[in-house]
Amino acid sequence: MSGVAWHYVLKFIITGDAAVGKSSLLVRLTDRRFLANPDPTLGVEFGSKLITIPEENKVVKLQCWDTAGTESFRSITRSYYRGAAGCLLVYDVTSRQSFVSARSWLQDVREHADPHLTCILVGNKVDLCSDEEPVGPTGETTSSAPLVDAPSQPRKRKREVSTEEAEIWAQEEGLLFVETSAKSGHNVEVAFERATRDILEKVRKGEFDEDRSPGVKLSQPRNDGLALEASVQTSRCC
Ligand code: G3D
Ligand code: MG
Repeated sequence: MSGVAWHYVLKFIITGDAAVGKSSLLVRLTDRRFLANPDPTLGVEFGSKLITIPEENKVVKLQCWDTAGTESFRSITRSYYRGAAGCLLVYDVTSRQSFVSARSWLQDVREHADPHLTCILVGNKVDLCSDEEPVGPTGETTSSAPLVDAPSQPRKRKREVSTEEAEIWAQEEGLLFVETSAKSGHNVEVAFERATRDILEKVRKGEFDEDRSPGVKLSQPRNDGLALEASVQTSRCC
């Protein structure tokens, strides 16, 4: 890999209801930190990061567009789907409504994005239910235990979407699936890496190529000594 800045640039979009943690996932990926009280996303924000896929000996630059999850920005959000190679479809494991809404976000993605796009369903905020009791297949819980911890602890919430239910739906829809916490960092890089591996597999099979898929760009190896370490960049678009 020596002398190569990156082998591929992949365009990703992050979509899902407002407040499920899309911006927090992006900041966790690019800055390795958790933003307390993030500003609501207006329109679209952008972040980029280099990752390595060791078994492929490839450096991949992820260009991620973080979209607003509110209805008023939905038409702007849709315009960013075009040409994306990957999508993080995010819901909050403690919000059943956000999981129900994932269906309509997926429909938007399917209508406006490349049909070969790799979509990973991401159940975020698992830290909120770390010492949880089991949940039934449709999200019901069995006890009326209080929803808060000791006063000094962060507020805990009940899981409303079981891992099994989300996994089954993801399988039915042909989506990858992972549960994450932007707060602890759990599985955040894994989510992007899993999607990236799947996209590279599609590139190998010829499903994505530079001419047909604007969200996938191949580099010419460069010998300008650019560092391979994670490069971080975030900016606001509108
Ligand atoms: P969005 O971009 O999808 O709209 P944000 O969501 O990233 O703005 O996050 C919305 C709220 O959820 C924020 O809290 C944020 O701190 C919180 N959040 C995001 N990800 C996680 C997570 O993994 N775990 C926990 N516990 N909280 C998370 P506020 O308090 O600003 O509403
Ligand atoms: Mg946001």
